Parts: sequence; structure tokens; C-alpha cells
Amino acid sequence: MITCYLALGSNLDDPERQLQDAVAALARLPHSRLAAASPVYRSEPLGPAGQNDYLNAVVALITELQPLALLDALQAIEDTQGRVRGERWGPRCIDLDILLYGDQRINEPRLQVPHPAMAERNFVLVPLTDICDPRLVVPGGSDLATLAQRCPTSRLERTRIRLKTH
Ligand code: H73
Repeated sequence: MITCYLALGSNLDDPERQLQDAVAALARLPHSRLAAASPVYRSEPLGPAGQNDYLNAVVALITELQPLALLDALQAIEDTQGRVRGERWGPRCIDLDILLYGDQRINEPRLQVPHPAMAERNFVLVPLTDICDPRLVVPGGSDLATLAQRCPTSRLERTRIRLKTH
């Protein structure tokens, strides 16, 4: 049993419903239990201007799925929710990222963990710190509190939206 942290993001086609549908799908994954969900944040788009604000959140998943099996499952959820993959930096229906997989470091063509961009994304670090001990050391890096301090600040606002985990 490994505790994973997953990031969720959406800025297209009813982002609140996208996040809630993704959480419902994660809760149904085999050999897995959804342990926690952060509050939902509204965030300024990183990347080209002229796209909508994003909604972002982080969840904790306790799982027996191996890392690539988990990635396959996340991509299946993305496909079901109509994301067109390959459109880099563009607007997105639903994105699911593996931030941390226990204390493992993974470097494969399809999967890098810890997520290489997490330290630069406050819309990831802030919700992660909501559900995770800020003293947690990211494998190969610093603790979350330090990463959060060093992270570039962009507009980020906690909403009153809460994701149902059951
Ligand atoms: C990323 C392949 C590509 C993968 C990685 C991608 C989605 C999943 C986030 C955004 C705000 C995949 C946002 C944005 C931008 C436009 C920058 C935003 C927001 C995409 C797979 C491989 C390797 C991993 C891993 C999952 C992995 N891959 N809020 N989002 N602006 N490692 N989002 N650890 N987990 N896939 N994800 N602005 N405010 O991070 O680049 O990556 O096929 O094999 O681009 O949410 S898709």
C-alpha cells in the first residue's frame, strides 16, 4: 500500500463537474482508496493568456497499483472525460498528474515522479500542503514548506467548493 498524491486541474466544460467526476472515478479505482481531497482553488492560467481560470485540487490515494498501472488508469479517466491529449499549454477538460508515489523516484519515458514541475506550480503546492505534512520531504528535493516558500506566486484563491470523496 502506497500513498500517492495526485493533482487535478480543469479550465474547460464546467471545471467543477470535471473535478468532481474525476474524484468519483478515482474513488472507484481497483486496489485503491481515496484518503483525502484538498479544497478546490481557482488559479490564474499558467501558459498562454486568453484562456479561462483553472480549478485545481490535490487528492491523496492509497493504492496497490504499480506506478504505470496508475498512470494508465488516470489516462483512461482523462480520455473518458473528453480531454484531447497532446495540446500542450492549451485549455483542458481534465488533467491528472502523479505528484508523489510514496517515497519513490521514477524516471521512465512515460512517467517522472516526483512530478518535475510541481515545485514551480503554486496551484499544486498549496493544495498539496493542505492535505500533507509540510515537513514531508519530496524525494530528491526539499520539504514542502520550503518548496512552497520558493515557488513563484501567481493568483490563487481558495474556493468554497469541496470535492465529495465518497
Ligand atoms: C504536465 C504526458 C503529458 C501529463 C503531464 C502534464 C497532465 C498530465 C498537466 C497544464 C493553471 C503524459 C493548471 C497546465 C498549464 C497549461 C501549464 C495551468 C494548468 C497539464 C505522461 C507524461 C510524465 C507524469 C506524471 C502524469 C506524466 N507524464 N492550472 N495546467 N497551465 N510524468 N497541465 N508524474 N504524471 N503524467 N499534466 N495553469 N493555473 O504536467 O505537463 O506526461 O502522457 O506520459 O499543462 O492546472 S500529460
